[in-house]
Amino acid sequence: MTLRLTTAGESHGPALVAILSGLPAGLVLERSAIDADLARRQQGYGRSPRQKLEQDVVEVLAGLRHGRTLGTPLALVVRNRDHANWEWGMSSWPPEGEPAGKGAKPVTLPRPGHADLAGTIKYGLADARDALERASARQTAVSVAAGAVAKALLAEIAIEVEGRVVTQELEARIDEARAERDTVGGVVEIVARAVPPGLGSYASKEDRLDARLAAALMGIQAVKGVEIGGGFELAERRGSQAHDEILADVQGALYRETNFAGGIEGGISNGEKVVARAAMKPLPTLMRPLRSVDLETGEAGEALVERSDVAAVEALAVVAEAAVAFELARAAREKFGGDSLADFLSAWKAYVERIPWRTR
Ligand code: EPS
Repeated sequence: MTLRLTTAGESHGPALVAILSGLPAGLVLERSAIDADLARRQQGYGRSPRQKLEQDVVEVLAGLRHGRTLGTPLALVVRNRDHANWEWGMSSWPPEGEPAGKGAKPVTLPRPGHADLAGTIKYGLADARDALERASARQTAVSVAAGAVAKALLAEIAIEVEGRVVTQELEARIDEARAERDTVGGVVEIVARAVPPGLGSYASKEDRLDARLAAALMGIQAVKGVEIGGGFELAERRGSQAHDEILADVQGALYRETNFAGGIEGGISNGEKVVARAAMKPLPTLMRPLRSVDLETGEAGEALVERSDVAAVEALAVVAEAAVAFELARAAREKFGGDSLADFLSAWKAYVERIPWRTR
């Protein structure tokens, strides 16, 4: 039993959709909890005026009845309100004889750092909009909805996941960058509490929890670096200063005084808090554009300028939280199984009662 997530949708298309399969039957989903995460993702200093247009809410089209999962694929939809302004530019079949709408003009000056150039070459496209629309971080809205569902499952087994920005003086950096028509990135940290030992496996590299978290975080738009626990800093330390000594309390429960491992040893959760960090590059749409080449004419020019965010680091904290929650929920489904929530919970309870673990 595992969780699977498939998403589809373009930034200015009609909607973003997700299909989440592998949930147990009987999990209560609160629409308000999912919408609250969607709203958190839209907040944050430095976002584009687009966020004033969108007020993301989730619709569930399948897999839920009377607020409880059916154990069947859950189909989620987040509509793009901005689509109304782009309809003719984004429609699958342009209306015959109608004047072209917003977005219809081909994008031929790729932005350094965006998917424009590589996507255009890879897919043999004449219009970089055919690449950038899907590559856009707008897609993260529906991933956050799926992450909120994962968090509801994790809450049943007492696991909490929280993301936050760790970048210093973010607002001041954003103000400065905005004034100079530039962009900034930053670093976020995700902490998961009460993760029992035993999620993930060293059996294969793709089963390792740290490998999965790294792939999930690196899979988020604009992420260029990922660390687990002490991460890169561990390379500078001696072994005696880099590992977490194993201690037992009077009841025999095991614990550590440090957490350099970020809660994962051998690709398996070890009972400590799971800690991951992701570094986001500055966003590539610059109001003072970088040099580029017109793919149609071959002439030197300046990259595409269009409405965008100055920074989306606070949004990344929410998106990364969702990604980590999804991976932990997936690993928990693999460990505890069960077609119903009751079966899943009884397997979890029997397991955690017999292991020498102090909840962190
Ligand atoms: C994005 C560009 C901007 C962002 C968008 C991601 O969109 P627009 O060009 O329509 O203003 O606002 O993010 C979202 C819409 C969102 O909801 O996060 C990009 O190019 O990646």
